[in-house]
Formats: sequence, structure tokens, C-alpha cells
Amino acid sequence: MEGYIFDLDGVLVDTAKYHYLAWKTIAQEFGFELTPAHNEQLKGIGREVSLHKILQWAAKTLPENEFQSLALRKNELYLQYIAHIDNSELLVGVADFLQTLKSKGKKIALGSASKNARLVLERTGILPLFDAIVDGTMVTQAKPNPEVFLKAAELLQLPPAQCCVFEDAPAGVQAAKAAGMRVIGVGEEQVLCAADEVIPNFSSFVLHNS
Ligand code: B16
Ligand code: MG
Repeated sequence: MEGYIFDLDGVLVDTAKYHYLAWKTIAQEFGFELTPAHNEQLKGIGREVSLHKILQWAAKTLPENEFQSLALRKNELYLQYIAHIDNSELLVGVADFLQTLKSKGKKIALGSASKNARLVLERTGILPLFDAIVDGTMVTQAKPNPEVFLKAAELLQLPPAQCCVFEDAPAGVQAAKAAGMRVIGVGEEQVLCAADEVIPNFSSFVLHNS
């Protein structure tokens, strides 16, 4: 494989906890208690679809202008949480693995649903390692649609079959398969069973034929 495409949240960093805190505050405002189990279902899902889901769980409907202002306020809260993050937020083994790929001359890309992805890479100090970034500002179709990963391969100037994706969410695994790429799930085997291989984290991951 020549190209390695990484999802952000849950693969490189654990920003899910900040998304959760922000959504929890918003949900409390309309009297809904968002639990960690709810949050699991929001991983890898874009901002607006996440808010639709939360409103559905709360059996609430909102006029469009209120919907948009809640989405905006959620993002303001999230930005406050990530304002001071640093490289200590990188998940175990990530920094070493990215350096290994670089030293072997492999290409590295990001394929994330987050519109704040570039900021997170910058704050955690790994932005310069990326040859291409595809984030939520650049795609029209959410995972499991393969658009985000196909765009990343295109920017790396590599055919999909030469790309390997790392994903923590089932929708992301599906998107990578639909793109015709090898996919390595990062997390639990039973959740990511559609992946070609599943690893708990990067601490003991060795690059063979992946
Ligand atoms: P934003 P990923 C996803 O990132 C998160 O997992 C998800 O919880 C979040 O709602 C989504 O990004 C959008 O993020 O509000 O920052 O645009 O896993 O695709 O890297
Ligand atoms: Mg993710």
C-alpha cells in the first residue's frame, strides 16, 4: 500500500468526549439527558445529522432557524473545549505510527466528517505530516458514502486499491469498503466486523502488507 487515510475522531484523537460534552449541554436546554450510549451513536456522524438524531430521541421538532442556531452553539461550545488541546490528546501509538509511515515514504491523508478537523490536527502538532486533508467542509455526502475517501485518494494521486483506511465507526468502514480500499478497524472486533482487520489501537501495530 502506498497511501494511508485516517479518520480523525476515535482513530487519531479522542475528540468524541468533547463532542459529547457540547451536545449534552445543548440537549439539557430542551430537557433531554444525553447519555454516553447515545453518544456512541453520534460517532462519525456529521453535525446536522447528529442534531436531528438528538431531537428525534427527545421527540422534539424545531423550526429551521432554531435548528441552525443550536447547531452553531454546539460548535461554539466544542471549539471552547478544543481550544487548549495539545499532543497529549493523540491516541496511543499514533505519533510513532505516523512517523514510521513518513520514514517509509508512504503518503498520509485525513478523511473526516468534522469541519474542525484541520484545527485539531494543528493543535495536536501532526498537521505537517499530512499530504492531503479531506474534511466535512469538502464533502457533500456523509459516510457510509465513499466520497470522503475517494477524494482523499484523488488528492494523494493514488488509485483506491493502493489506499488503506483506518476507521473507528461502522459507517466509516462501510465507506472505505465502498471506495474499494483496504480498511483496518480501530476499536472492538464485534463492532467493526466488516473491516479487513481490527486492531485495538496503534501501540503494537506493525506495517506488513497493509
Ligand atoms: P464537527 P470523524 C466526526 O469526526 C465525529 O466523530 C462526530 O462526532 C462529529 O459530529 C463529526 O465529526 C462532525 O464534527 O461538528 O466538528 O464538524 O470521526 O469523522 O473524524
Ligand atoms: Mg471516527
